[in-house]
Amino acid sequence: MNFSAPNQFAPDPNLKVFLNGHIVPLAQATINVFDHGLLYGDGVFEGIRAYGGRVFRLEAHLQRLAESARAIRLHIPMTPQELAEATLDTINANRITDGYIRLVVTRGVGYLGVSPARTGNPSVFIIASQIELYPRELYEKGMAIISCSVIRNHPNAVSPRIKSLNYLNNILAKIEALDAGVHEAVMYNHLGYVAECTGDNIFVIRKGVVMTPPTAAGLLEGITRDAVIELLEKRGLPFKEINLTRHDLYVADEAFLTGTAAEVIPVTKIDNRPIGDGQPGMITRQLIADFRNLVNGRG
Ligand code: PXG
Repeated sequence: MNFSAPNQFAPDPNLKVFLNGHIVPLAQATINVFDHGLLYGDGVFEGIRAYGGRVFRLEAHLQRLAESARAIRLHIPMTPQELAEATLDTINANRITDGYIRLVVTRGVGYLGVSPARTGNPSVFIIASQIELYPRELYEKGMAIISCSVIRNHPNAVSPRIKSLNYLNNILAKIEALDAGVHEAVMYNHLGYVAECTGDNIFVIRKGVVMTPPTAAGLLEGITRDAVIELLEKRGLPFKEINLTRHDLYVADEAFLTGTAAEVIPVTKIDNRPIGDGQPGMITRQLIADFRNLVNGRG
């Protein structure tokens, strides 16, 4: 596959973007080539959804953004309240009721050298658009994934709990998935335990117990993951945060992924082996319905 094929997904030129305090047309929403977000992936971001005109769990996203920024010693030049208002202003400027919001904070313009001490003001921009990560029919049929050879970043290198602009770890894993003809890959950690997928958290179900790796396994604490755990608790379904091995994936009765873009999606095959009977499981389908109700404000 040629990963540099012409871009068929050109952004809508009428898009309005929030950039450093102003909402501007896309063509004017430009970033300086000396910005360390671009030169070094030095920055943090959030991917957020709006459903029916309401932003899903905005506070939790802003909290995670603040923690990511704190972890990399990046000062965000706006308060959470101002970020929330800017997010709403950006979706309103684009008349979006159901869509996807990308909120990014970069280290800002600096010199050609990694030192963040030689950068100016951090940049904040917000894009409000659409996202469809996986084909619709996979939500009915289930998706196939693979185990990949690229391990997740060691938590003491760049913690996977930081949603940073440096996604190369995940991109290398994603390339492996695409080469294998699937959309996602399970990444294991340095100890061989399951961490997460390239842009989604993973859950498995065996003998009625829903399991997902603990954050100490080195994974992003997904907002969708948290929402699904709350739904499990509401239903009184047995749930454990526990280290999982590849074996646990192979013997699971059901599996699913969670993410802001993916929502809740069934996994029915891993490494070419069917999970359970190869069909989306009962509990997974129930959770998909519960999640739908939750985001639509019926939860
Ligand atoms: N792990 C990783 C590595 C992620 O990037 C999740 C888990 C799920 O977290 P949330 O909070 O979204 O439930 C993510 C989020 C994209 C895209 O452009 C990726 C994510 C979210 C939105 C868009 O591929 N990943």
